[in-house]
Amino acid sequence: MDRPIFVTRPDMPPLEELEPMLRQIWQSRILTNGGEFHARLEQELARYLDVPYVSLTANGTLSLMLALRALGIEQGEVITTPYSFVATTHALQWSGLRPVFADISPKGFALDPDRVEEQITPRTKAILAVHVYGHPCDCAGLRRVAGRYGLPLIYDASHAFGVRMQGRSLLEQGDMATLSFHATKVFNTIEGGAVICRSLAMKQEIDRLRNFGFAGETEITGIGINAKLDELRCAYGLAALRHVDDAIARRRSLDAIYRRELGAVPALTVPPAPAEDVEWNYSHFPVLVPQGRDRLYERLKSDGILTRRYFYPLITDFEPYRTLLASQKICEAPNARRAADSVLCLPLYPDLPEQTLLRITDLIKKYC
Ligand code: T4K
Repeated sequence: MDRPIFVTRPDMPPLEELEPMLRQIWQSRILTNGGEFHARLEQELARYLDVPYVSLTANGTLSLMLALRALGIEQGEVITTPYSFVATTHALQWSGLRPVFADISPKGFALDPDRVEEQITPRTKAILAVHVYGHPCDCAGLRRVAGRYGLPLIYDASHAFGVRMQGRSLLEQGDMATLSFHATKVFNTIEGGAVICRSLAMKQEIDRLRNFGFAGETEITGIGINAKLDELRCAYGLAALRHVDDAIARRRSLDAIYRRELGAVPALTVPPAPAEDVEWNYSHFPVLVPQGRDRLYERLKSDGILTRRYFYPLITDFEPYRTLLASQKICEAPNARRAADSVLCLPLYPDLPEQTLLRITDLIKKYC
């Protein structure tokens, strides 16, 4: 049997570009707790992403926890989406916060500001929205709701590396935004992540919190955690960053072929790309298959094509959330449920050969 086709493959920098940096690390023996490559990656990412301050972290989940802690959101409820990777809600639970779910918009995959507003009570302490698949949320709508109630607004931008809207980085939206640099992301450091801060003071707070709260050798300023990114991963990230524009361009051309091949298949819907004023990163290729999604998933799997149902089940349907939320007024979230029950993410990564992509689309046409 042929090797399976995965939904994604990590985009890895050429080994020869990494080697000189690895030699330097071996010589200096500075492996972690900050170092030359860590400082360089923070600077280069801030420049590339066109944002004021980047704090690197060990992963996207810890990035969310650090952002919540730095904004002083330590108890109460946070309104969020059931349609995301489970880490979004896990970060709230680990932070001692109670997730309250609101539905997503009927068009698209992100929180609907009106549904968010319906869930606000005196217990609400923040809003945590997700730019699912790198498609921007309704940022103006969410800003309006957050502003009306004086609530901090955090974006889980794990999928939105490099996305720009109206000529500006999407990561500038909200009080803070977080990124994941997991191996499966558009830009990866194997494991890793970042918090995007608006001010130097906030960056310094995140930097202290990710290093146990240390503000100096003999002083801690808060209950920090270990969320540092080591020098090896930073060197890998520096090498990977040189190739990320090419990787996104390649994703764009594969996305176009998928749209051309699948746009007219009656049994499925290809969601539109984000609006024209958005420079997207083509992080995922979701299609909606309202009838027989799971059958299609299984048939493709038996052909060695491993698509993924990102995000099924809904976070609210996973144990332990079902039990944890049993006493809460359940949010019905019909739009999120419809998306979870019909979405299928097709393989998309820069070195996916076009021939393979066409084999996938031929099989989908046959099975649909
Ligand atoms: N918020 C959002 C919205 C997120 O999507 C995520 C993570 C987070 C927060 C948390 O960020 P991190 O703490 O993870 O930094 C994956 C990733 O583990 C996860 O990072 C990601 N979202 C999520 C959407 O997907 P799985 O369980 O689907 O990964 P896995 O191991 O099944 O990988 C998918 C495919 O990728 C595999 O079939 C093969 C391929 N693959 C994967 C890895 C890891 C490779 O070819 N090589 C590899 O090294 O969760």
